[in-house]
Amino acid sequence: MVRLYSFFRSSAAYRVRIALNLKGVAFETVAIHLTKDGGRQHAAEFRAVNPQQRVPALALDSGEVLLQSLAIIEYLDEVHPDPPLLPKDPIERARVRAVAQIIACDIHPLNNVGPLSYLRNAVKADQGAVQEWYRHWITLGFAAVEDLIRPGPYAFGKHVTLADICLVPQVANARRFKVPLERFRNIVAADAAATRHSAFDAARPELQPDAE
Ligand SMILES: N[C@@H](CCC(=O)N[C@@H](CS)C(=O)NCC(=O)O)C(=O)O
Repeated sequence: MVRLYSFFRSSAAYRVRIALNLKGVAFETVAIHLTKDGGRQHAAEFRAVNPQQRVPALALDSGEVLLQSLAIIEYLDEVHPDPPLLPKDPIERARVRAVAQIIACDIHPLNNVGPLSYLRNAVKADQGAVQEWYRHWITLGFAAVEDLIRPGPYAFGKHVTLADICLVPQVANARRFKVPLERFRNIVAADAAATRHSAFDAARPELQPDAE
């Protein structure tokens, strides 16, 4: 069985949990708490797994360890092609990847544990300012995603894609930080459809073995 180094609230790990469930790949969770003891991702034991000191990491039966959620998900899609997570048409594939990357590369890194701690500790921003920062980058990114997706019912039609896998965890973060979502009708609709899917449901943070 593969081992997923994960933290229940990590949206990058959440993406991989969804993909594993969609592919029917059973996995064991190795919980890495991102804040206890100064962040257990920095412990030597985990640094040996992932020198970048972040989750997720996926340890395969062969002993190989894969890093970076999008790389892990594309690996899973290549090794377990059914159901496909990208459309066949190259233009559609590029569109799906664009939405996934807006979320994973442009929104998420700005709201990660590291930048938020830096804002608090080095910049001395108060909690209100940190929350405002968090909401700002989600709102800006979602404004683009809203115009790019076409729920029917999933972000790009009747099949779940990589775009939904990235969108659902980001919407969960947005809700946790009380980002107003009323103006993002496409996003809310695509999220509602995906969260009804059993693979997405089982990946929810609150259902994970390390949930608090
Ligand atoms: N681009 C990476 C992001 C991984 C990442 O930043 N994970 C966060 C949790 S969502 C983390 O481990 N943060 C720990 C830290 O910043 O110290 C991916 O998609 O896997």
